[in-house]
Amino acid sequence: MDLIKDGWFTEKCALWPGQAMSLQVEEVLYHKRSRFQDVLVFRSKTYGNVLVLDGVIQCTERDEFSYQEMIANLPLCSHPNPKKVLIIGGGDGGVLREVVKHPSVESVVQCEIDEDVITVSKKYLPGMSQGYSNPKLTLHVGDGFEFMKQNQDAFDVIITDSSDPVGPAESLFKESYYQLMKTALHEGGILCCQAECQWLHLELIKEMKHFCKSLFPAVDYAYCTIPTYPSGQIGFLLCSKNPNTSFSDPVQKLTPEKVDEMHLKYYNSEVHRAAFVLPEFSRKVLCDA
Ligand code: SPD
Repeated sequence: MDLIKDGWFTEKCALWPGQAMSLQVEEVLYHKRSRFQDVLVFRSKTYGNVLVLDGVIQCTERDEFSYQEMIANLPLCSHPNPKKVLIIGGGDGGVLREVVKHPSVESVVQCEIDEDVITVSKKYLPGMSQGYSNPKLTLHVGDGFEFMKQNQDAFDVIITDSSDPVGPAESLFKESYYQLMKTALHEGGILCCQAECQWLHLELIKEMKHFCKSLFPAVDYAYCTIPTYPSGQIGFLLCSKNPNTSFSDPVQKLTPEKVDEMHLKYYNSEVHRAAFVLPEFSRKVLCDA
């Protein structure tokens, strides 16, 4: 297994050349090739169990909550009354766990292409996959593109929790995918997609924000910190069909009591607002996109 050497897993990828993240491995729990990708789960020394797809860290038990809470709550708290939610990808179940906490959400469809990711997450990532037993869920194992072609004008919120734009997820970073999500959203609907890191992929984010602005009247980029993603950050692209949506000022503000009740560890309404404030190098590029 060449991803692991001398007891350390190292994440190298052409998308972040010249840098790598390493985690010390205690035990390999699962390693097989699925129909779509290489699937590895190991128990790390200090980050709990770790899911790796095609050599890239998808989540660790220690820090997953920042990404999962943000990709779920940024769009849900920006929508006045989200009832029907679609999650594309997100096979570990962490985004689903967050989405079902919202009382207004009546139904969630999750469309994940790789059944093996769901199976290993149920076994090795129980804190994330707990949402799979929620009665609001309809699980669809299949291709997100095909699913949305057959389900138009159907959702209030669509969340795309994808891996990076190489391999199975490459098409999820293209304009045609955003066009399809637009048709799958209800009037006033909102989408939120994994949109990479401003330290590494500013030109990609700029290009995506640019085509999103030709499709949606309200578009913005936010980010969160997370130690085990490349450069310690990851971002989100948010688009709304409602021109009055102001993403940086959430329509649903969570009281501290509600934050506790929802067991949130990263997201609160202040963090929501702050997530849209970009450092100058990034603001300059993205404000013109
Ligand atoms: N560079 C890794 C990006 C992974 C984003 N998706 C993670 C899935 C967690 N639910």
